[in-house]
Amino acid sequence: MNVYYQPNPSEWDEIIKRPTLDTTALKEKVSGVLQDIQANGDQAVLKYTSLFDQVELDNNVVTTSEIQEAVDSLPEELKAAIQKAAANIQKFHEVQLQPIEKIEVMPGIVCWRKSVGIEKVGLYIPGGSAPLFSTILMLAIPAKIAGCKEIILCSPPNKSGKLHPAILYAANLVGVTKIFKVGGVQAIGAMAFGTETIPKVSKIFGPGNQFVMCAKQLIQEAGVAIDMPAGPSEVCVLADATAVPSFVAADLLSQAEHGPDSQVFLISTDKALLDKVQTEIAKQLAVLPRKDLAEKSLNNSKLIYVDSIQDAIDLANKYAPEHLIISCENAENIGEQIINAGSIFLGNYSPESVGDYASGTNHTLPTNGYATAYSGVSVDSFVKKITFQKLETKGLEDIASTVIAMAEAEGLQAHANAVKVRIAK
Ligand code: HSO
Ligand code: ZN
Repeated sequence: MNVYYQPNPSEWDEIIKRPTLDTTALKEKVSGVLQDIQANGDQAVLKYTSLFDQVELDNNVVTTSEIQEAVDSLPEELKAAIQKAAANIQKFHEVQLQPIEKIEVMPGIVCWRKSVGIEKVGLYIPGGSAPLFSTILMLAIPAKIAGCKEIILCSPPNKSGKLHPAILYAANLVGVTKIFKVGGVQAIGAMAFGTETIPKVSKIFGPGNQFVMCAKQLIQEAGVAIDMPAGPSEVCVLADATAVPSFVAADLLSQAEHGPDSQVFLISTDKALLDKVQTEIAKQLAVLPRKDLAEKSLNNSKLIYVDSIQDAIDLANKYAPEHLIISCENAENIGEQIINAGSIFLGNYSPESVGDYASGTNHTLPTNGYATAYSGVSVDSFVKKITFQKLETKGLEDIASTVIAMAEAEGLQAHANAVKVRIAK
């Protein structure tokens, strides 16, 4: 762990730097696979499934009997937990759909905006060492609320050609339309271009490794939208002397266990806390099943002491973390001063894990400093907003001179004429 005591603000930029990758070779590889998928559809998808996932499949479709098998095999306790989380996520997200408000901007000119669900969306759910079935709830529930008609899900099969039963259970519970056993770049390509069996979608959501991320970046050139640019997951804890070292350590480790490139930050106004947290981390890390992964990510972690809460707030805002846990006396007041963060957790009893799974907020959030300009996934991410306007004659008459003056000044006579011909009648 890298420890900094009262660094000069001129060093902050260096401290908050995220690791960058040279993606030139990666892009070349990924775009080769994408082109193959576009040209050869299912045949190419199955070829890459065999190559990368080491399993031979006749097709990638998940059948209803496979879903039933998963539903039957999943422990009741886990089913209940998934249902509880789903209910909270539903509650938090369903109020995000606002009723249409018609605005009479001038007499005879009424404008409004209507949200329309994106017809077909694709969700990518990584498999591998941690099958993130919680992400299905975070994506499919807002997609349903938004009114998306088709929700396609792709996730990589294991070596026996199966998906984790919790993935199938969660997908079935929240109404995913079709599930496919496809992972990696081939999944992103299949959903972007469509194959004989996998439908083409308009927007692709979900996390993934650097190959998946790169594929998501590239398919945008084919006119497919993505949820947001992404990098490794990250947490920043902003703490003062009221923070509990064992809680802080547990929060940092919960993020570190995601993967070797996860980002873990502690900004503290209490000098002694840095040592106490390090001791706790060592203790808790020793017994973690994903110790090796967490250890690697901790190597890049930063523990920073600053002597004023204002500096702590300024540094957190500069870092723009995906998750910010505020373990301070006036957590709520400090939270109000945060302008760059994906999601904020207030006080000693609001661990990030609860937001990751079950409180109801979305866990698909901007990483890599994108919290300066992006929001996390919400119902909005699954809709387009279409504007409408209806003018009465009186409205058009009253606004005619405004439009004509502006159109003529821009040298666009035909624009002015579209108003003039109507006024003349
Ligand atoms: N912290 C992750 C979300 C997640 N955690 C899923 C557990 N499962 C990205 O924000
Ligand atoms: Zn997490």
